[in-house]
Amino acid sequence: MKITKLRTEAVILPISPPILSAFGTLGTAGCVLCYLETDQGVVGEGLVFTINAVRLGVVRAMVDSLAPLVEGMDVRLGGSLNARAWQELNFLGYEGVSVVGLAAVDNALWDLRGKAAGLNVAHLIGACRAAVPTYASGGLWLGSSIDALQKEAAGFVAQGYRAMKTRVGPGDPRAMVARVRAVREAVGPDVALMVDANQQMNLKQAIRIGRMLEEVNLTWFEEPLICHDHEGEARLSAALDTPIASGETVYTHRGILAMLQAKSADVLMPDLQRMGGPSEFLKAGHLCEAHHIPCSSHLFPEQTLGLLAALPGGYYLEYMPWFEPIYRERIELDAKGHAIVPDRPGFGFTFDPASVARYRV
Ligand code: SMN
Ligand code: MG
Repeated sequence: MKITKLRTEAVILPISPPILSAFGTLGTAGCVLCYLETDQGVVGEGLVFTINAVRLGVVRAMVDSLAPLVEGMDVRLGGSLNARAWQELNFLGYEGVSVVGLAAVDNALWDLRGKAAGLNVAHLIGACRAAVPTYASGGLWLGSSIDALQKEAAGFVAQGYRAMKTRVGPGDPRAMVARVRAVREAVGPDVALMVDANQQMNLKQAIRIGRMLEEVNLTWFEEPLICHDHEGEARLSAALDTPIASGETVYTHRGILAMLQAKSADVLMPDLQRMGGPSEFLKAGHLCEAHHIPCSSHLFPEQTLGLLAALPGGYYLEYMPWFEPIYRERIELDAKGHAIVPDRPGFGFTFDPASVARYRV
């Protein structure tokens, strides 16, 4: 089977109502959809995105520019994409838009491999589990009142989730901790609870607030410090009993390796597009296993579900609903609140042309 064409489309998906996060207001997810067409009619699909569709055109141009690396390629020799990409991207660099562009193509290539074999990507690799623990991440944001937080948290439990993540932002640590406590109260002691600080604290603040939060029994305290401070994260991790999660902001398996070597976190959560796609995500996951650190994920649940299922050290899937509107299929939960790996080929989630047309720009 040969790849005949790389094609892209851009869509802007509303995030409604807009979210107040430490990065500002998030109102849309602008996505570049990448299609790899073949001479046998099978099409691989991948996606990358930018918050509020900022520089969506730049990302799309980057993805389009990689067409010569895959057009004409024998799908069985798909590994040559990464080998050639690393050589070509050397000049632009191994972070930022070049890696995001590669991610779109590598996502589509893995989807294509699975579809060509008639297997889900998890089963193609060799799955370790039929379902992956997941947490609800599309809620419990900074803009919600305590009452709204408690209602949202109870709503997630009613939907079958057994884990969820809330955010903390700048302000009085006591108010911050009170919000987290309120969520814990709403869900009871048996639901896993994570807190994300989105890099807004310094080391002293993070230790102090982390200590105040110990009694809430968090599954993890995420990205308290600026993402470049691996040494600070290591000191924080050593100071607290609560596990520190981090890694969504670093690029490629080398970024994850640097964090592991610095012992900067107790849980790593590579982001599929900052990794550069599934090939690098899997490498990052194997490095985590070698360092005895659980590997979670950041965004992109439709793709990372199969990858986490295939990693021996695969941990929580971040379930973010932002991309749902353009897929035909939805992630389903089992009775334990775990995300079920679908039996469908490729990643098992396919773009719905009618929905894509609705949001196309
Ligand atoms: C996050 C990611 C993307 C936008 C806002 C917040 C957050 C997460 O860090 O981990 O979900
Ligand atoms: Mg985060």
